[in-house]
Formats: sequence, structure tokens, C-alpha cells
Amino acid sequence: TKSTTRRKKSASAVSASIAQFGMTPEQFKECVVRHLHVSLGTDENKASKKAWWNATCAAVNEIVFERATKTQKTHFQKDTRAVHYLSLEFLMGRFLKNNLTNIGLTEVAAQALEQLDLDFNEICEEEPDMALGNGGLGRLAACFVDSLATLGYPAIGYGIHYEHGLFTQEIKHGRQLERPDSWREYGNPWEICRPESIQEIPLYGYVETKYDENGRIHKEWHPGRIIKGVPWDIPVVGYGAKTVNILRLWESRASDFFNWDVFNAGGYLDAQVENVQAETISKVLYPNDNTDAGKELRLIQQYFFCACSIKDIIRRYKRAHGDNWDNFPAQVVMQLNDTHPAVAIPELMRILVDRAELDWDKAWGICQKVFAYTNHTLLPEALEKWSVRLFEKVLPRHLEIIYEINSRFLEEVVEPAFPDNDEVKRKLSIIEEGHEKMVRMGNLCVIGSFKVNGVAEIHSKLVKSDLFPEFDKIWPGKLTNVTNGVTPRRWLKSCNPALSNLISKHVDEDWPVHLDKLQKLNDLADDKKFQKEFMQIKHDNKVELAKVIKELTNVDVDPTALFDIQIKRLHEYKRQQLNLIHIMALYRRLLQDPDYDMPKRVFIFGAKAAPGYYMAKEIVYAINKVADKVNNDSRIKDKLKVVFLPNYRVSLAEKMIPAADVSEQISLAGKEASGTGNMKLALNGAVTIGTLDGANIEIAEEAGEDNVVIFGLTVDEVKAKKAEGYNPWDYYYANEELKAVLDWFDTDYFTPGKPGELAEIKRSLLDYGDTYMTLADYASYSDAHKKIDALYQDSAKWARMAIVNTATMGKFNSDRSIQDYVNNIWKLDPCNVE
Ligand code: B1N
Repeated sequence: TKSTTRRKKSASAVSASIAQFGMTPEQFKECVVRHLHVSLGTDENKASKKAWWNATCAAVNEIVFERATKTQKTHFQKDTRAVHYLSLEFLMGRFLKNNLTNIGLTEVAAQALEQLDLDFNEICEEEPDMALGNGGLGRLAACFVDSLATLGYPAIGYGIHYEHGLFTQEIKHGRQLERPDSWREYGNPWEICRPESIQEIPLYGYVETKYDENGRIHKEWHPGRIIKGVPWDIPVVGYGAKTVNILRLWESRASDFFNWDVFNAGGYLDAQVENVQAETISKVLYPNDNTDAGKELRLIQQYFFCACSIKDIIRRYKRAHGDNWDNFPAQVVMQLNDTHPAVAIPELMRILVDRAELDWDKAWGICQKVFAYTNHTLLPEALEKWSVRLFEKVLPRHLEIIYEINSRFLEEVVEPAFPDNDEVKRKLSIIEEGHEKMVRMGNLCVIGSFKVNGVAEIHSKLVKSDLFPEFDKIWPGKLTNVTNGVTPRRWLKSCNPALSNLISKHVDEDWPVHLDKLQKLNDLADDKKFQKEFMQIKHDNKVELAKVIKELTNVDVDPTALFDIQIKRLHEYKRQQLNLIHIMALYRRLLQDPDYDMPKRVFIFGAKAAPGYYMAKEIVYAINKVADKVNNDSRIKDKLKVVFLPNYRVSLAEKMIPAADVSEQISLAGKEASGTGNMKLALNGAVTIGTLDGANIEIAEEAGEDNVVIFGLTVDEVKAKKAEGYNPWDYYYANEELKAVLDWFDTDYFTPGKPGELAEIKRSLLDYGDTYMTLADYASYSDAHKKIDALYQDSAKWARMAIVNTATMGKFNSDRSIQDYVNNIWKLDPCNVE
């Protein structure tokens, strides 16, 4: 009976998609085979899996490109207002399954490939991740473009077409090794080059001051170099595939005419060197998450893609409105994804003042209606500052414009609000005075934008109270909140098909676009049959993940054990070290008392460390060494396993998240702006163990206090403790277990023959002051895990919690985030595409 219901289910899914795109599995199969012949130049007998994947993508693209063209044409004809999402990162992951989900042909394609004796999932595995981002910030941009297309809003994402995305991670003898990521080495079926829309971008050089016949000052920038920007378009398919928007990514090239003929009359070789430099700009994504490297090439990347995008936006605007700038703010809004694209503000000013010859006040009036800025972090090391010296070298005219913006702001805005107050002026100035003068990009963004938002309630509150309090006084209402969200198409429907099918049996089928409808599942939270089905799916997903774990690490894990997952970038503020210390404590308890009462547990990590982040890499090493020891210690009888899955990325997240029982969200309160992995895990029925930080607070509000396990200091308590003088040694001496575990780091227990190899971690937690108060939260964290253990041992109670988590995550749909942006910031109308 199980297989008949499966067939019935898929039959109805198939008929639903025929209604939409008129395709049967047979037709889809013919289309794939045709592409195998005419697009791939091979046939059924010779084709590799990669060729089959390519042919399947080509079949999908027959629909996708047609809808994309129709969408672009409609937006042009209706002259729609659009949002332009400027981001240095778009962490898109794989497209095939996602695009099939969104055009409603997953089941059709799976059956078509089955008829060809191919396994759908295996073919999907052929696709490399498009990893043009580091972590949450880049993945948020990807979820947002998905929601914008799904809701039918005219939107375009602008970014960089990096040749190498985020490095791939290998673990060798426990340590992280970085290898370049060559995601498009063999071509990428999802992108189209648009040479007809190439832009030329100036850099370096000097500024000449001229006066016209009326004595009016005029500035002319004589660039030292011109770079070409080549756009690559990637269709972004909305759910239902009515709207297909574009993600436009710029690749840098040497500008042929300029560098070859004019500047390099001297030599062929010099010209080649310049070509290499030009092409370096889009070579590689900076691998830092939540830190600012401050490198010249990064500033050039930022300017390069902002300047290309603004020229592109203006070209499109002029096609409809000619040289009349009056409607520009009505047609264009640009969202700055953090301060990384902040240089777009002086760039638009430059074009309006120097090129279009608008007077300053009119130009500034336009700018202030066009830009909005999202802040994603309060961490001081992540707040971007550029040295004035570097800025002047790379963008001399922009530095002048920034000075002008600044002096007018200080005189016209700050002086009236805070008369004769030099301290406030010093704080709000875009220029930081000091040993080395710096340009503060955050201040520039707040001054140049009409709205500024944080990404979760508590974070936005702290942006107002701690980061920009004076700005909040000057412009009440400018600083606001938009809580992050995630797309339920990728993060539930497509990554967890079994749970999605169960949900669809109890909730209207349109839940992927009306996620609040999951609330209905609350009524089933105590239903024995539903609990059994729900937990059976969780178990099956754990069986699948166990296979992945075996393949990647050769560790055997028991799918009946509690799967506890922490997946996110490795950073001290995210406190993977707290998780590790607690695991060591559990191990010690099991060694001291073989009957120690706890359910079988598997702790699973996925995390990349920035290549230059020493302590993060030490923590990766420590996790792997502890894992080696624990996993091979027969004394603890497999009650505890530790797994570090290498090369954490979007496609691996899609396999881990559906299999999680517990979600670790354990940052020090006040440090994680929002988090978005927390939402994905809870949506898939994981119970959060977390601090009162970022979106955890809102997750707890939605799920209810009984369905999450909260521990640790609050933001206010953190502040109080810091003020009274936090001393980690107090906690070390007061807690026998904590002391014993920390002392373990000095021995060779986990690094046989190499005592002290892990000692730097202990030092960071004691001698260097424990910046993120790991020790202060340890006891509370340990208690929280005891609570988890007890809850898990009551399987009915646990099932209830898991179900309620899925049922109550409707708020964290990125469609809701986008609707908040639309209502409060962008003021867009949806556009119906026939
Ligand atoms: O942005 C995410 C949030 O959910 C996370 O809490 C937050 O940590 C993350 C410099 C960043 N903030 N800042 C960055 C990334 C790269 C870089 O070069 C900073 N990432 C975040 C989405 O709002």
C-alpha cells in the first residue's frame, strides 16, 4: 500500500504540472535526449552523468529562459519601479532541483530520468555549488531574490561574477586545507553572457579642477586605468515560474582600446600585465565572514561592481525617461547589502554632479531617495573603514565627494541638532581622525540612505541604542527592523520531500507560499499517528545523513541516536568551542561513570574557518582531534560520537538540516545579528538550544518557551558583567568539571605524543580574557543539555516539540521579510507577467 500511495501522490503532482507547463515525463525525456544530441554533442550510449545533468538543465532552461524574456519585456513595457539589490555575495548553491521545484516539474523530471535508467538525485549531485558568498549574508541575498521572484516584484540582483567562489575545505590530519573552488571550469548552463551590455569603469588617476565661463567649478577625473565589466545573467525562477527575474554578475576584463593603444604604446608585455591585473578584480571572493580585511583589491571589487551596476541602471532608466532625472527616485531603489556596496553613494553623486551637471543639492536629494542600507553586524572588526590614503589613490574623485557630503552633513544636520558639540561631530563624521585617517563606510551609508535596517528585533534595537544612537536622534524613524527569513522552497519543500509530502496531506498545497498555514500542524502535535509519521521521516532523513557521514568521514553513527547539529561559519563569537568543551565534559562523565544516564548522542559540525583566522582553525583542529579520540574509544560503547563534516556548503546543508534533532544556536548574546540557519533547522523540526540572541528570541516567541531550550546570559547581563570586570578564571576555579576539561587541552590526551597542541584554545579562554564569555555560559549550557536529554527520552514529548517547531516557523519565510521591505522601505507594486 505504501508504494501505491506513493504512485498516487506522484500522479497528482504530475497532473498539476501538466496543467501548468504542458509536459509529461515522456515529453521531458524527449527534450533531455534531444539536448543530449544537439546541445551536448553526444548520445545515450556515450553520455557521462555530467552530460545528462547538462542536458537536463538545458531542458529546464527551455521554460526558464522563455519566462525570463517574457518577464523582462513586461517590466520594460510597464516601466515598473524596481529594487536593485547590491551585494558582494550571492550564495546560490545548486539550481537544478530548485528550478524544477519552482516550475513544478520535479516529479516529471524524476520520472523522465527514471525512464532513462538514471537516478534523479545522482544527476543532481553532478552540479557544483555556486558558492559566491561566505555565509548568512550571502545566503540571505539568495533567499531574497527567490522571494522577490516568487512574489512577482520587479527586482534585479547585482554582484560579482567571481571565477573562484568560497574555497573548498579539506580536512587533513584534522586540519583545514583550502583549495580553490572552480565552479564554472567546465561551463555553467544557468548563465548567459551579455556582451551587448558591457560597461567601462575608471580607476586611479587624478582630479583636475576647472572653471567654466560663468566661473563655476568643474571637476574632471582623469583615470589611470579603465576596466571592462562584462555582465553574466542568471535567471531567478519564482515559485510557480510566473516571474523570472535576473541576477546580473559582473566579470572584469582588460579594456582593449584603452590599455592596448593609448596607455601602453610602450609595449606588448606591459599591456599583458595590465590585462592580468584587470582580470584579477573578479578572480576570487574574499573568504572573510564578519571581518574586514581592508585590502586594496577588495575596495576595487566594491567600486567595480557598484559602478557597473549604476551605469546599467541609468542606461535602462534613460531608455524610458531620456535625460530627465526627475523620475529617477520613483523608478529606482537600491538596497545596500551591508556597507560593502557603500561606494555606490558617492558614485551616483559623481555621475549626477560631474556628468549630468546637476547642482549638488538636487543630486543629493535624488541620492537620499534612492539608497537604503541593511546593517548585518555590530562586531567592531567587521565595520568597514578604508584609509583615506588608499581611497585617494584608487578613487580620488570619490574621496572629494565624500568630504563634501561630510562637511555639509556636519554643518547642516549635526550642528543644528547638537550645537557646538565637537564630541558628537567627531563620532558622526564620515572621516575618523587619528594616526591614520579613515573613511567610515557605516556612517556614509546612514547619511546617504533614507532607511537603515537591522536584521532581527534585538539587533535593530542595538543598532539604534549602541551603534548609531545619535543618528537615531537626528532622524527618528530612519533606523528600523526587518527580521530575516529563509525560502521554504529550498529549505523545506526541495530539501525535505518526505516531510513536505506529509505536510501537504494535512495543509493546503500552497503552504510553500503561505507558510503561516503550517500552524494547522499544531492541532496534530499530540496526534499519535501523526507523531509517528513525522518522527519516522526524521529517522529516515537521519539514515540518509548517516550514509553521507560514513562516506565523508568513515565514521559509523546510529540513526536512533540524538543528532545534534551546529552548522555555520567558524567564529569565536558563534562559540563552537563551547559546544566542544561540553562534548569533552560528556566524554569525561562517561569515562568516570559508564552508566551515566544520557541518550545516545551524535554531535555534528560543519564549518569553514577564514584562511587567515588562526584561532578558528585551531578550533577546527581541536574538534577533529576530540572526534578521533571519542569515536575510537570502546570504553564509552558508542554512546557518544563526534563528526566534523568537511566542506560545509549549501548543498551539504540541504542534507544535514532535515536530519537534525537539535539545533545549536549558542552565540554570546548581542553578537549574532540574526542567524538564519536557526530558522532552517527549526522549520525542519529541530529543537533549538540557544542563547537569547538574534532571531533565536523571535523563534522562541513563535514556538513558545516550552519548545526551545534557552540558556546563558542576556544582552543586559553581558553588559553588566563586562562593566563589573569579567574574569574567566573565577569560572575556571569555581567549576571542577570545567577546570578538568580545560586542563585536558594542556595534555596529549587528544593529540598523542604532542602535549599542548591544543593549548592555545585554553589560553584564549583564560589568559586572553575569553572575549565571548564562553566560561560564563558553560554551566548554564551544560544544564540546558541535561534538559534536552530528558526531553528526548520522552519520545511523545519530543515529537510534540519537533512538530510545534515546524508548525510555528511561518514568520521566518523570506517572503515575509521581502513584504516587510516592500511595505516599509521599497514601496513596490507586484507586476503580473502573463
Ligand atoms: O549576516 C546574516 C545574519 O543572519 C548573521 O547573524 C550575520 O552574522 C551575517 C563582512 C559579513 N554579518 N556580517 C557579515 C559577511 C562578510 C563580510 O565580508 C561581514 N555577515 C553577517 C544575514 O543577515
